[in-house]
Parts: sequence; C-alpha cells; structure tokens
Amino acid sequence: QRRSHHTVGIIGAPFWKGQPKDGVEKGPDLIRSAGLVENLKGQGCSVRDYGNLKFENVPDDEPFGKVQRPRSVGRANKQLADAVHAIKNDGHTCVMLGGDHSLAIGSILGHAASHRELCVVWVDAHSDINTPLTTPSGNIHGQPVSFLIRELHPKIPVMPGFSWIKPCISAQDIIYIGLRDVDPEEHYILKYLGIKYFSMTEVDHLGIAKVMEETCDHIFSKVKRPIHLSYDIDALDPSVSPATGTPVVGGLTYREGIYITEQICQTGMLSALDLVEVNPKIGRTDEEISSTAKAAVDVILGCFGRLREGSHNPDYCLPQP
Ligand code: B3U
Ligand code: MN
Ligand code: MN
Repeated sequence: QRRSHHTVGIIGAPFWKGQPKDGVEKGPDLIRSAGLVENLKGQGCSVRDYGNLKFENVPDDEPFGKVQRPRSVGRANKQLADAVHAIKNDGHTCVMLGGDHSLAIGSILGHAASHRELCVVWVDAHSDINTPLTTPSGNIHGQPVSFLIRELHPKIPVMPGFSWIKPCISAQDIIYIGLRDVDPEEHYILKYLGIKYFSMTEVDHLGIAKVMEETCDHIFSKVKRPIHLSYDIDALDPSVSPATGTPVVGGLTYREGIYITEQICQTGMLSALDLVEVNPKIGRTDEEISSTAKAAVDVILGCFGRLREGSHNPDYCLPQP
C-alpha cells in the first residue's frame, strides 16, 4: 500500500448566516484544534492552511420572502468561491471547513470554475434542495443544491446577493448518501429530476459497500471525473456527532461514515471536500464536542488515505538486534 501524496489546501469559512443557531462559525477552529493539520502531515500529505476567510457584516439584509439574510449568504459565498478557485489553481485538493452548509454554493461554484466536469457526492441527513420558494424555514443551508442544478434554474427567483450565481451541474451529476429528513417539496424535486440518492433505507438494505460501488458506477458512468464531496457532519448518527444544529436520529454509523471516505479516496478523483455544520455550542458536554470534532477530523483523514488497517513507510526496515 502506498502512502498518499496529496497536497491539501485548507480554507476555513467561519460563517453561520445560512441558519439561525449561534456557534457553527466556530467549526473551522475546533476542527483544526482537534489535530487536523498534524494528522494529515503524519499520513504523508503536504498541507497548506490558507487560514479563515473574514466575512464583513452586511447591513440592512432584509429577508427575501421567507429567505433569511440573502445578501450576507450571497456575499460570503462569492468570497469562498474565489478562494476555492485560487486553491484549485494552486494545484491542491481543497478542504473547506464550515460553517453552515449554505457554503457549498461558493465551494462548488469555485471548484467548477477550474473543473467544469466535476460531480458532487452529498453526504447528509438532509437533501438541502429546497428552493427559495419551497423553503419551510427560510434557512439557506436547506437550499444550496437548488442554486447549483441547471434543471431547477427556471424555478429559482433572482435574490439580492445571488445574481452572480449560475448553476454549474446537471441533475445527473449529484448523488446523495444518508438522507432521512426530506421535505415533501424536496422529495418531489428529487423524483421529478431523477436525482440519484441512497437514503438510510438503501444504506440498510444494500449495505454501505454496495452503496459506494453503485455511487462510483453512477458518477463515473461515462468517464472518471473530479469529485466534490460535500460532507455534512449531521449525516452521521447523533450518538457519534451530537454537536450539530439539526441532528436527526438513525444516521450513519462511524464505520459507515468512514467507509464512504475510504472509497472516495480509492477513486483517486477527490478534488474538493466540504466538512460543514460542526457546532461546538450545541454540544452539551466537552465529550459531545470532542467526539464530534474527532469524527470530523477522521472523515477528512479518511479522504486523504488513512487506512484503518494501518500503514507503513515503503522503505521501513526492522531494527537489527
Ligand atoms: N429541510 C429543512 C431542514 C433542514 C435542511 N437542512 C438542515 N435542516 N440542516 C429546511 O430548513 O430546508
Ligand atoms: Mn446539509
Ligand atoms: Mn444536514
């Protein structure tokens, strides 16, 4: 087994305005403090940490219909898109630490600006595909996918702060794993557009190994192409990652969650990763916070070649007695 020689570019996005709960902006620093960079280097990756983006307050950010803080979300995502585009042009696999999942808009658009043929693997309890007109909550972290899919474009109103956003993928270029909290309007969209998904029912029925086999068959049906993995920590069961804004019972086990990353790594096509929705303020104990942070770090390490069987340097020699 080879050690991985990925070069990783990390960008922190301490942003919360795609949802109402305080604390998700502390995600990037929590994940770093759980040893992300040291561990990546320890498994043979070169790492450049680009630090955290700085988001300025946008005054008078009135709701657009139900949708909360559209200008702030639009502006933050533009900053993120430019940063991700630059990191991809520097030749790295980009790791975006959120922040809430509205940030996937900028992350995927920035990635697509240098790799237009990309596909998206969305690991989440939620499908995040409400449009600004179907959203029950008004939170944009429940809507990011709707802005990215060409076939939905006619159903998306022009929102303040969003005029720069043009869809960059087709319905067949995204696949979901882990769904278990989908609104009726979202379910309609998934069915209507024929979007491929593995809900927790399919994970139970097929097992995670078959799910990942079929995931790779689907995304590589024509040619192998760059993968954008958008990983919401709430895909994992709340017993593993309780410190998140909208936990949903019945999630992926730690082992299933890590197996997904090992298989994505195996493809050799991972080009960008989002790790979002870690909220240290929602953990009720230090143990809940550290368990969530450790799960987040392990997800990222799995994406960059960590093997549960262990590994060794190819030129290692046993010590002579
Ligand atoms: N579908 C609901 C709930 C939700 C989506 N994403 C999260 N929660 N994290 C909504 O608000 O759109
Ligand atoms: Mn999400
Ligand atoms: Mn979610």
